[in-house]
Amino acid sequence: MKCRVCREPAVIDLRRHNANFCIEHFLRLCRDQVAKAIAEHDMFAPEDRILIAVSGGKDSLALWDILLDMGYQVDGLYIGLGIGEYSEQSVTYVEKFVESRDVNLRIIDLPTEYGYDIPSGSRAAKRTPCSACGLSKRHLFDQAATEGGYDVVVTGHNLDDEAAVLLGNTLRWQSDYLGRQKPVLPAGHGFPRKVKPLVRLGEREMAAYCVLTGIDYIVDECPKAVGNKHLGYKEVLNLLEAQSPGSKHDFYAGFLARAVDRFASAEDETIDDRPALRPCTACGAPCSSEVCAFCRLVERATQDVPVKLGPTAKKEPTSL
Ligand code: Q46
Ligand code: ZN
Ligand code: ZN
Repeated sequence: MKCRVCREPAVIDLRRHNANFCIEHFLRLCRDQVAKAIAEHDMFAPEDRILIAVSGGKDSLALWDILLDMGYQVDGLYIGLGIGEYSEQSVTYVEKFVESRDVNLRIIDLPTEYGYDIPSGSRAAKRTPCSACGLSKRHLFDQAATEGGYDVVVTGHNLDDEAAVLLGNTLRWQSDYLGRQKPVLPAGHGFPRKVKPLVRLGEREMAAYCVLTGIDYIVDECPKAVGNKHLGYKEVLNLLEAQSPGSKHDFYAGFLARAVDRFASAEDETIDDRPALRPCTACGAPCSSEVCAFCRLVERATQDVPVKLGPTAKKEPTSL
């Protein structure tokens, strides 16, 4: 197996590119793909201040590394979700990366700063863990970017993530979501710009990038993700990809090239019907009601969960 570029021994085969690469040319390919995504979608400029949302996983740490190598000014933001051992471990990988690169990191810890964690807070607020988590993260990313004067928020969503979301949205023809599924969400109405520079690279490439550059990351998935639809869509797409390499890329890139604007323009026509945004009376974030969804979540998540008593209460089976 030889590198397509230099003919030296290769370390990875990329079936989508129908080619093998040595370490040097594989790492160069990853940087080139990120550079291409940034340029193609006009994501940010060299002088922009960037805030990257990091989880301790391979994608966000690899992306942070790539952007730093490319000379961008990138600070990190980690949100402690209070998801037991997963959160305890994931923060250590982020801190290790930060020490090795001498970069700035802000940590927001939900349990200590807001009084709830995702498992118990989502139960109290009667939301699924991922819904409470997604809402919390979106709000805190926006707030941190605005307060810190950043030009753009960057996330590590990769091609596998975006293709899986696209499959889910297409299966239900969720035209509003489809209209917004671009790798750049422009700034506006008090929200910062959000971009996804990894949309041209898949999970396998990002794992390989970390291994080859010595970046340690949390390998375990969040326990709350187990069995969710998103992982199911990824499995389906992996089956298609195994039979027909390049399917994920063609599905997502074809959508961006030929379909997303049609959904986006249909969305634009409904904009006038939406309620105007005004500052949340509790935190000042832009929202369509008096109090924003995050502040309502915090209020409910910090209430005690009522315990059922009496004859209807079921006893938990004793575990061995
Ligand atoms: S962290 Fe949060 Fe994910 Fe865990 S609770 Fe769900 S949304 S699965 S990216
Ligand atoms: Zn090579
Ligand atoms: Zn609020």
